[in-house]
Amino acid sequence: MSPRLTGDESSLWRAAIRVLDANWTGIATTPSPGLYPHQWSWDSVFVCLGLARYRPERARQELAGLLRAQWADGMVPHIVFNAGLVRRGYFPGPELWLSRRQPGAPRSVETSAITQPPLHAFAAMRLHAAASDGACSRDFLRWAYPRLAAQHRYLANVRDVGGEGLASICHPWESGMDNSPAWDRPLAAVQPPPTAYARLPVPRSIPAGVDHDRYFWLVTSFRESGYDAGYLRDEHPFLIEDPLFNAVYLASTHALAEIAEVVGADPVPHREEAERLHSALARRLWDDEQRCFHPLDLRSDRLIRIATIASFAPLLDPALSSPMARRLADLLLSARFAGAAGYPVPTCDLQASAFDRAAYWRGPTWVNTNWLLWAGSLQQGFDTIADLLYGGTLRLVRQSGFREFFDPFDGSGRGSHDYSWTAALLLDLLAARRAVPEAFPRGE
Ligand code: 2M8
Repeated sequence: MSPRLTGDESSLWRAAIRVLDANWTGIATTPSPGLYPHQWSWDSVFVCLGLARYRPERARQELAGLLRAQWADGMVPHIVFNAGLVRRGYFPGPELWLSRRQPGAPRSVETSAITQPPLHAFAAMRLHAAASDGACSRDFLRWAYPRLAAQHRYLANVRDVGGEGLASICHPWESGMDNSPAWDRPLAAVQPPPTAYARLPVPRSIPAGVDHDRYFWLVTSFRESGYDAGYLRDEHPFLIEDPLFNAVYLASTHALAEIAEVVGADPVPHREEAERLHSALARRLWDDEQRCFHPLDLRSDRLIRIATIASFAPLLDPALSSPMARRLADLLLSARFAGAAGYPVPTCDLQASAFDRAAYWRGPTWVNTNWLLWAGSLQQGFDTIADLLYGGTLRLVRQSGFREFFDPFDGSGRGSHDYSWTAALLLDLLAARRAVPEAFPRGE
């Protein structure tokens, strides 16, 4: 029997719930009250993992909101826009994507036209495993399974441009790690035509100047093709096989096989897909010289050799070879990552020239990437590393609150306050080790 939450943990638990309640719109949980007022895909998945621990009914609503916005080809968009907000609520809004003009886009909501790391099936299975309302939970899985399977078919049919089983991302926003230094080189190769328009004022999270133009040009050229799979394959200038995106895709594929068993469908195609992903990850993205995983730029056919937090994501692979797992553990604990950071794990190699302790996705510590590495470490049986990540993450939140990201040296908070995935994943971490209060045992 796990011990109950301590007094201090109980306060954190209640504070995290308050953040998620405040960010709940009645339909979905926004990432943060001011800066990100819509529903983001992987944010909602992380929120779902937290809600699964005390409010399963709302966790299902959260995931259902994303799946109802799925496109006809199976793509789950990275933003589902809240129609109740004035259009200026977030830039770029629906006017960039123009989803309503696309025959395959949902009619009921406006969305973006690109995706984000596909952790959805993984979350759905964890939600089911945590649920005490067995019948409701199975009904939800029956509803979600064909949609999740379609999401995976989309990744296999449209995004496996390299033809070896891995999905490619077509925009830095799809990685979730928007400004990662890993995207500097492939972005520099993107040459937008000179613009005749004056630049709009740019919100802080979007890179300024020419990178900003490149971000938008990547979207508008894809949009002008009608978001066409053939254009993506043959012409789109930014196409990358990213280890984090694909490790998450693999973890979800294993979960999809488990879900198939629960709902009476055939798990074998998902197991085969998982095997294909596992071997392609090792064959295409493992860098034996640098002893970690790196993204593969399909346009230049070169590995992008900068170690970031994404380099460790394949720890989520249950079949990862033990020599690879050990090398990742060594690098993670070295002075390039956790070994020299007071508050691990920095998003970028501390010794890389691109490392910046304060810049968005170029160095600071994020709770969601810590959580993914915590789950990966448990998967590999690296309990000491899992403890380090668990303790470090709790320490960050205790010290600085539910911030968007944190300085890896002194733990000070940065970015927005009351950030949803920070709160949700703290709930999941606490519940993994403690008996937690069941606030809503029979749903809402
Ligand atoms: C950030 O991304 C958005 C664009 O999608 C932005 O910069 O405005 C990233 O941190 C991304 O991972 C996250 O999903 C999103 C919302 O929290 O914000």
